[in-house]
Amino acid sequence: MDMTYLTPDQLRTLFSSAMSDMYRSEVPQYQTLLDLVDEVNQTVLADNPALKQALEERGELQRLSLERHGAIRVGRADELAMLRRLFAVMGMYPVGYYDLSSAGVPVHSTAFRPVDEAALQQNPFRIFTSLLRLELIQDQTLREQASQILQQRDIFTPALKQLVELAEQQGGLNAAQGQALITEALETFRWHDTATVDAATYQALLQQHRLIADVVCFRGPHINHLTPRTLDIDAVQLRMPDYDITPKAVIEGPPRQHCPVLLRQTSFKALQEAVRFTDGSTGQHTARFGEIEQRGMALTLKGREIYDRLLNNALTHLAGEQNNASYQQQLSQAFETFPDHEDTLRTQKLAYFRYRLSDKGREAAPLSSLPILEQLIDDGLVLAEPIIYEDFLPVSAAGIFQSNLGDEDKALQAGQGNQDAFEDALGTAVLDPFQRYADLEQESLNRTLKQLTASDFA
Ligand code: OOG
Ligand code: NI
Repeated sequence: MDMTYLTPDQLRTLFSSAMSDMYRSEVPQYQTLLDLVDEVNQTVLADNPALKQALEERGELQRLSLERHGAIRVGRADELAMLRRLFAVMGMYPVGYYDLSSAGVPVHSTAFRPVDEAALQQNPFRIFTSLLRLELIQDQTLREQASQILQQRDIFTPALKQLVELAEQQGGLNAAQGQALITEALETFRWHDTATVDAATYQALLQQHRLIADVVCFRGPHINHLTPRTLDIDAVQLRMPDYDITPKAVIEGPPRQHCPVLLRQTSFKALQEAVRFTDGSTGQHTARFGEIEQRGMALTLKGREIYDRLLNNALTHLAGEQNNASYQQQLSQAFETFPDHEDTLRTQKLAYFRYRLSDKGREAAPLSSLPILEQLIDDGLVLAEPIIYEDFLPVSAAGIFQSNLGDEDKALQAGQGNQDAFEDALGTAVLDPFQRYADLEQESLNRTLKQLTASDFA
């Protein structure tokens, strides 16, 4: 038997491309969106040689065309726990806790994603994973009914569970086992056009909240979108109608800036898809949509606090603004005080940076004594490059959820997060995203300073 194991990075790449192929065949608009994003990205790169070079040096160019995130929603604690084990085999770990209940969406979430530098460079595939909070359903009978329905399903094939166990025992999977894992995993995330309930039950759950019906009434957590990364989200938003795609009204996240920060996102509305209920009747379900994102630099806690404050201020008078141009203009005004210069963001410790030696630094090594970092940067011996934000934003996520819920949907009463309950379900604590970025920054700094002083550094 083949005893060489695929690396988690290889498995994740196989998985993300298999998911992408599956979603392409399930939702043809996704292919259209990929084409549009690719076209815009090529134009941006052709027009901005400096950006192209920077992306190349940061190892981001190669991952750009395969970069995606997806999203799923599950209904039971043990489903979330099993997903954690499955994703761990692919080198994806839960990072961050997102409370969506404060925006009236009855879920809480984490993002499964790679965490170390090499893995992120290989393929940063992330899955935003939400757990339904049944306790937020106010109608007690319906809550119990939903829970009973969920109890009856198994979203994982027996073969998938065996393969995850095997991977955990052996410490990996060989090529054949890895392929089998991917094939079986697709069964969990595929779309089912038959519901597990009758039409009346579906309607009752839908009345509570569209998301509740989406999670409870189907055999599995169908992937509900896959999101490519664009270098110019404003261009994609503008051009979507040319491709017969209607974008949501406004782009979520920070305004357009010279130094892009965090994450900007837009989506197109969920499709209406035919479903068959157990009583033989048919209906329409809207769950699956398309989304694009533009990623910028990761902010420190201090930077993030400023972002949150400015955004919340802006949203108090922007709520309901449906015109993207006007929305973006007002948002830019609201962010006027937010530094838009790499050096300022770095020296004020608002964003995370990765340090490395320049050619000049390489030649100058070894230094017998080390000046302070700013001096090394001023002298051109050390380069500082922004670290890309790999996570999500709760306010934006709520906006994406809501744009797909339809106008008739009312938000549930605002609730509170419950990270402890989420982590109990998950079976582990989520990783702290800020700590991850801080670690990446510190590791790069240590490595660079060591290289500057080591005499044997070639
Ligand atoms: C997830 C919505 C959030 C994002 O990119 O912020 C999200 C969902 O609809 O399940 O995907
Ligand atoms: Ni998304």
